[in-house]
Amino acid sequence: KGQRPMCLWFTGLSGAGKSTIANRVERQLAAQGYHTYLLDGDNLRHGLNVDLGFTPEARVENVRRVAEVAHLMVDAGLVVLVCVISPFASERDFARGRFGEGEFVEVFVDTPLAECEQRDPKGLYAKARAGRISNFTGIDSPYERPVTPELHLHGEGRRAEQMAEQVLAYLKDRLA
Ligand code: GGZ
Repeated sequence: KGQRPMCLWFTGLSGAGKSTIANRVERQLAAQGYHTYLLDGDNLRHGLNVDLGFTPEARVENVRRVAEVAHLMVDAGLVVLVCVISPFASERDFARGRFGEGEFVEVFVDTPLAECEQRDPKGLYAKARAGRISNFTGIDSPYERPVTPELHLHGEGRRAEQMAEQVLAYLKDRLA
């Protein structure tokens, strides 16, 4: 199947729903015959980025590596879905700059901190509040909100399926 390789870059807080949405989008695309790959920050931190923590410097390097790997995969012809908090606008811009026009789709999964904290699927927010994890995004480490993402998903009170549909609708005419 002729497909337009591209990078879908999901950014947002921990617990915002990035991975859940991206997984659903990937499953749908794969079912339609697209060749896809999902790069998840949390998983990459067990391998490629095992040497990196969560200081601002480590995040810059983390996001740089993920952007470079995504770029290689797009070069190989894949539709790549990336899920990393990527809290700094400058690193998201760096990632964007590795790709050609229309090849990079920034998807802002905009779920308010209060809701992420209430979901707290891994208990990390509780640990951060208790001071057992430092440099936690949204608590004692910043998240710079995207200003002009290609897609702005409002996560408050919305289901992942619905937001995945929004992404697929956006891609419909762009993926050939
Ligand atoms: C943020 C942290 C932290 C700190 C561990 N701050 O929701 P998760 O658990 O599964 O995904 C988060 C993941 C964030 O890694 P990224 O590579 O996406 O971050 S960044 O783009 O900022 O480099 C979270 C877990 O790691 N986690 N400690 N202090 N998230």
